[in-house]
Amino acid sequence: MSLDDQKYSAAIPLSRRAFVQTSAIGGLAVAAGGVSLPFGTANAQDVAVPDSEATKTVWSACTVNCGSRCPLRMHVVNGEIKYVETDNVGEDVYQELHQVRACLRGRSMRRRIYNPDRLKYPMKRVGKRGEGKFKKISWEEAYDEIANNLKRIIKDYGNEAVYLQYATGTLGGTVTRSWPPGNSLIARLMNCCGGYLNHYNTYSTAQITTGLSYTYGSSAGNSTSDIENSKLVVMFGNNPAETRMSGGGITYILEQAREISNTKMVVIDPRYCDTAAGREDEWLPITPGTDAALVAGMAYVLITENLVDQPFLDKYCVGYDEKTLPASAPRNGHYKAYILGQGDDGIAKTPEWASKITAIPADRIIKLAREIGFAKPAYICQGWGPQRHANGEMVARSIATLACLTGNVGISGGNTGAREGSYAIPFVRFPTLENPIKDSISFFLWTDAIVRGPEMTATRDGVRGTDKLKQPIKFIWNYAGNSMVNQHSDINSTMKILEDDTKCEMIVVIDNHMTASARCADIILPDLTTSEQMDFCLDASSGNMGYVIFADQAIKPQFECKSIYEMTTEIAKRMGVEQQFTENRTQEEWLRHLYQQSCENDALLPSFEEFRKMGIIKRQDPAGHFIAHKAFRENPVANPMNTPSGKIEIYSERLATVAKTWELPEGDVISPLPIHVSTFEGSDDPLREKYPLQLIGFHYKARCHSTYGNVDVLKAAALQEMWINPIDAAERGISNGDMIRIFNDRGESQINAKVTPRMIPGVVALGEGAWYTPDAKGIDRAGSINVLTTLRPSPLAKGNPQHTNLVEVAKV
Ligand SMILES: Nc1nc2c(c(=O)[nH]1)N[C@H]1C(S)=C(S)[C@@H](COP(=O)(O)OP(=O)(O)OC[C@H]3O[C@@H](n4cnc5c(=O)[nH]c(N)nc54)[C@H](O)[C@@H]3O)O[C@H]1N2
Ligand SMILES: Nc1nc2c(c(=O)[nH]1)N[C@H]1C(S)=C(S)[C@@H](COP(=O)(O)OP(=O)(O)OC[C@H]3O[C@@H](n4cnc5c(=O)[nH]c(N)nc54)[C@H](O)[C@@H]3O)O[C@H]1N2
Ligand code: SF4
Ligand SMILES: [Mo]
Repeated sequence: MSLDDQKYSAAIPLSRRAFVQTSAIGGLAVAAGGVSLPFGTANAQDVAVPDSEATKTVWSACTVNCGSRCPLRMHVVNGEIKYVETDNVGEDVYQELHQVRACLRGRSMRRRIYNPDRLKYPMKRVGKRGEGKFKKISWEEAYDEIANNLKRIIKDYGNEAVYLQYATGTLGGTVTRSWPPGNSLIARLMNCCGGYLNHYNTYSTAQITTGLSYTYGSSAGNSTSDIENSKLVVMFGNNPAETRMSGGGITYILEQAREISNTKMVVIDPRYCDTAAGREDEWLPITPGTDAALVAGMAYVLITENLVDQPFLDKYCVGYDEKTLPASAPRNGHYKAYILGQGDDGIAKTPEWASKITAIPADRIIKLAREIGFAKPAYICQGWGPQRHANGEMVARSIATLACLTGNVGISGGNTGAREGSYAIPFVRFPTLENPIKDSISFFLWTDAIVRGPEMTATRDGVRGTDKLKQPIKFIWNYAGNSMVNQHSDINSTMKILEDDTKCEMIVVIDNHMTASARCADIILPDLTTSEQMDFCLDASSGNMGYVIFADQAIKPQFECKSIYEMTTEIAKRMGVEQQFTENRTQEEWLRHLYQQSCENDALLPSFEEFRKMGIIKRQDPAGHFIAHKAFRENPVANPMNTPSGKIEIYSERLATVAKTWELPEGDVISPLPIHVSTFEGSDDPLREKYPLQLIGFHYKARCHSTYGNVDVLKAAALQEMWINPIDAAERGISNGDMIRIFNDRGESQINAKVTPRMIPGVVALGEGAWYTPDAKGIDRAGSINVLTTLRPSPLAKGNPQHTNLVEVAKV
């Protein structure tokens, strides 16, 4: 098949493509003794020096979980990566196949590969668990130890006692894919051996996924590129300039699309985030955890000023008013009654009411409501910050309800109130076989499952697939994750649970670096990085442009590190399932096999060898902009929503049942309507007398979670600091740059203060993911937020309320 007639070939003219593929500018640089020659210049690809034995340029990728995926062109000299460049194919023309340029993190990849923290050989714990004392062992010994313990634990406790930890370190990979763990090679191995305890939901999206599954039956949103057709953009807690950073991210699309439609953008966030930062037309600082109150206040304006889309609500929705309220609901149980003060609480959700809760002036709430009501269509979206709260399910559903009140669902230029959608080129994934075990816990309750597994039930702990867990967790596989310590909540309590090796008896960590989680392992296996093996980097998307990357092997495996495929194959051999596991293929044979299958489904794909040379394949969404629930809007009878009524459920009968039947701790609320509720450690918790500041986290440009957190140049470029408003700082005698203590009953962290009006008063913020660094007294010295977060889950999703915390701050 000729490349020219394919859409992706627009990525670069054919005459130049061959040129790019063979260029070896890396060689030039090193020949000059490390002095950089014309690398970054626009015409770098035109320096036509052929690769030689000693120097070559290899396409690789950054496969971490930042929401983007980026190609990296590794300049290799004598077996060492000397320089990292990124995508150089495609034109920077909007709505063409634009370049996918890596961010500051990906470009520092060689500092992660050659990092002093790099794990070099297999190790076995010698001290107490968590103490971080290990001895070097052979691969044979490591495999035997793991297989013997796995067999023993399966025999004594059953496969339900084996858990695959949430882990996203290399989720962009195909062979190396770590997330969802159920689609990793570890899952394939365990499925050959009788299965494992599943988990559902994620640290990323537990509350929104669960919440919107009741409203829409999905969390789909319109593609950002569809903003071209919008009259207004309203972002609730969404910060793509930091969370979707690369050229494949959506900031570029957002800006270009807004230019076409000349759209106003309103950003609602307690922080003046990087996405606002001069690009927004209006920033509404909001008290964390109160977006549902803001929506209710705006709903009051929309209803009383006749700005709701009544025909849309009548035809497509359940429970907006008495007309569509299910018979099982109380007569005043509809949303309109709740807003107008005719519901059970008798409170009208006026803008003044909302203002007291949100700290947004009533006149600005009225103004925004009118703007949204008149803007046809409006792109209303939320990031995942608003939902990573103790009342996050309600918040997510409330923002979605705003999109319904204004009839913006299923149309071009509108949105569902969910996060943006995007297009990805479909590829065949590594088959991981079926888990015979259906028992499943929330991803967040694994610490509970270690301590009190068999007490955990469906109606109290959200256990699925069974009424009650059979066994506590006894064996943990932790492949490419740091959520065992650094990224989970309440590190001090978590460490106590992990330290007791009579509870969870075996922990295997497979990583590249000596992380906080690795320090809690019984056996550590040193993995290859993406640069040391061949893989495909998939599920990459940029608005309505999808792309896939050929991540080739750039350098030989470092030290004694081995690939995840080799490790799992060796363990499969010892478990007696090698043939079933490998199907007699090597890693490269698997990739060729999967690619062959992908080609059978997709005639536009080039040959394996061509793909390898091209490095990246890009394609525009053949359907244009993605519009969520378009078919439903066009014909709701033929294309019903994935809800029991087939409609959008503003009132959910299923949730009414859950609210009646589940056992909830005091203060937790589940409601059939998307209402504003107070929560533990929220803005109105009496605990504020002791801990007066709300602490939120955010996803920071210095790292992807904890990954890249040990790269010196990144640490220097984007400092770890705690954001605090000048008013709160002055009350505490804190000046910009001062070393401060941040503390509550769960722990303490110390870091420098960033005193800034970019933070709403009463709230402080820490970028999540800093490497937990306890001193002799157990005080974290790195600004690692999870020494301050709670293990108490959100009510419905049983998710991580990691942005809901109360703390006090003082100068050290
Ligand atoms: N307080 C607070 N906590 C949070 C969040 C928050 O907002 N606030 N966010 C949560 C969210 S949304 C998420 S997704 C989780 C993320 O939590 P994790 O999925 O645990 O993400 P990372 O911390 O990046 O850990 C990834 C690990 O994989 C390793 N790794 C990277 N590449 C490879 C590889 O090729 N092979 C192997 N074997 N290992 C590799 C890295 O060294 C790192 O140790 O954190 C959650 N934790
Ligand atoms: N650079 C970088 N990019 C990343 C990641 C990373 O670690 N680093 N992680 C990736 C992953 S796995 C995920 S899940 C996503 C996370 O993406 P998000 O969850 O969207 O990111 P956050 O920074 O947690 O939250 C987004 C914004 O919400 C704000 N916010 C917090 N609480 C509230 C609230 O109550 N109301 C409102 N309106 N706003 C609030 C925060 O200040 C922040 O600016 O990012 C991905 N991208
Ligand atoms: S961290 Fe994300 S945006 Fe940065 S290079 Fe890696 S994949 Fe791209
Ligand atoms: Mo995430």
